[in-house]
Amino acid sequence: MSAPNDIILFHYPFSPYARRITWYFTLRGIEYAQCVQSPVLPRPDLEALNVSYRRIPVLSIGRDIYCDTRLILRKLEERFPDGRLGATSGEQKAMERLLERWTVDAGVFWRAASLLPSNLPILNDPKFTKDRESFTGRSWDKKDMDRARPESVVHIRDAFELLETTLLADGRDWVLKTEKPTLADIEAIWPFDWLVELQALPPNVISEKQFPKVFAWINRFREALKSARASAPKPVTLKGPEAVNFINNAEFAEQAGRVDENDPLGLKPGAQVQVWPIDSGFSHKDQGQLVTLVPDEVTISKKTKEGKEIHLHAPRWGFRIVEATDGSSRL
Ligand SMILES: N[C@@H](CCC(=O)N[C@@H](CS)C(=O)NCC(=O)O)C(=O)O
Repeated sequence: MSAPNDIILFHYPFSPYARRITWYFTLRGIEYAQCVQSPVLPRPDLEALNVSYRRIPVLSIGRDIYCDTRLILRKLEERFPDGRLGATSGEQKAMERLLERWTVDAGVFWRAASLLPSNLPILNDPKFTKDRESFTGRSWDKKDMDRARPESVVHIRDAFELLETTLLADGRDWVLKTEKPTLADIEAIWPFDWLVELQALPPNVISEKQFPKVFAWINRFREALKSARASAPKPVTLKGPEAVNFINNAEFAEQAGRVDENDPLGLKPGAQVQVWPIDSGFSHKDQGQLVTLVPDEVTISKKTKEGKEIHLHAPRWGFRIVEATDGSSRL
């Protein structure tokens, strides 16, 4: 089985981060393959590829494997430039990037995750809650979650209020006042859409009544997705071994980059390094030879279980890179 455009998305459908990518594919009409993963570890397909990074989604293009939706979206914009969804003017680019930082980094997602209704079946599965405790370093005990919920409602209400009274206040359809949804809409909408879908919001505090513009925007976005889906190619679904086999036999999608000699970390090309995210999933570190180190990306070379070289890419923001020999486990 092959993967259209050499692309395989490793994800599970209820991952709100993964939706950032599946929505992007749908809105762009880009063909791809998916390899559905378990929501908890172990993930034998990624293990066979020797990917230690444990977060979802992961995207492969040929033998290049990309971690983190922020890098994945950037790479897709570069690889499929005709009809890109990204902003073009400086001001709009700033808005797009700040929205990404706001939802991914500045706590909107983490506050949203702590609003998951405690009667969700998955929250009653000790395998899941234990897995997420090790992932986030916080308690997923129902009592603790219930205690934290009111404060998170306050924060999420603040986020709804920001959208309602600033970006969407003038009645625009899309955040950059465009005809159609753009990348900036994806950057902004995903945790809000997720919360509405999960019915995780107390209606006396956050509903269409208090925030009509935000709810209308979410409905518009869902409609736009629905109509894009009608004409977009359906993803090809690969079984784990098919996906692994495809990658082992694929070409690299991009050439190795360069190691910036002025990089503040002072690492040399070919150095053995460890790379890992510092906000969640931090106990899973990838080790390999440094291939690329530029301001917004690090790439290391590793070998799959079958002995084929892969290039594993991560963004710089939110990731740590250290020489593998300097006692990095202390950091
Ligand atoms: N900054 C990362 C965050 C990804 C993330 O936290 N994904 C969640 C799923 S929505 C995850 O990996 N949870 C733990 C897991 O599935 O193993 C990104 O943008 O891709």
